[in-house]
Amino acid sequence: MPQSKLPIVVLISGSGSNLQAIIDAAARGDLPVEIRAVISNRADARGLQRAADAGIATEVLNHKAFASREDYDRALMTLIDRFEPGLVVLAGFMRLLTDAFTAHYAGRILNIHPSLLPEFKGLHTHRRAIEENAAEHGASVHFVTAELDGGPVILQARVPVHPGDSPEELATRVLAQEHRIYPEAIRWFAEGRLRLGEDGRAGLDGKPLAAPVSLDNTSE
Ligand code: NHR
Ligand code: GAR
Repeated sequence: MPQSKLPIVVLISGSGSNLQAIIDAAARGDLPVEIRAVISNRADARGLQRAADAGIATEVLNHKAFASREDYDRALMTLIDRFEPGLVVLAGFMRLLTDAFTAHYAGRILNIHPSLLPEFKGLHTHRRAIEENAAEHGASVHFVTAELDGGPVILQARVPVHPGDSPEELATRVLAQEHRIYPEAIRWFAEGRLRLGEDGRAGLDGKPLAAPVSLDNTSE
């Protein structure tokens, strides 16, 4: 019996390599989602071409055309809701979202952040990890809440920080892991296994997650 697919909308600002990982997993039949649209705040985002190449609708909503964050987020919500997604996926989307936005999509919006949350919230995570001599770094998938990078963490992957790493080298190592863990977390949500509980905790298979899942541990 064909599985019903979860409609999703993906928000990007740049290269869209995480978007590509989602497109590829869905095309392989590994991820039961239908990407209804890809929306970027920047017209020059390379991810828009990736979407177009895959036959996915694209939209640009330039934040500079709006007087306030509130106005921008209202327009963004209206645009997203036209596609009636069951899940909104932030994939390198670089704009802070207002409380009204995160409340509107509560429990149905995910983000991937390039650090082992709660470490290194915010921007420039790779540079900061190197500056602080972190031995390990990585990426985290979390539910988005009003608190920036503060929503419950679902899934993480760790990478070593090597002596002499540049932020770019470290970013490349982390990105490879992002491409593994983001489709996996989205699959759990699409299969109805993952939810944000009323207590604000993430639940997997009916049980609250006491700690983030580490993908490396699940495969061993
Ligand atoms: N919004 C809320 N409310 N909660 C989260 O957890 C969010 C969010 C919006 C975006 C992604 C994010 C990340 O993973 C994200 C999570 C942008 C900034 C930022 O400071 C910070 C974090 C994230 C995305 N953006 C600047 C701004 O003024 C612009 C920076 C730029 O354009 O380069 O919006 O880290
Ligand atoms: C990824 O590393 C993602 O985790 C990060 O931006 C990159 C986007 O790459 N996100 C943030 O920093 C959010 N503030 P991509 O466009 O190739 O997917």
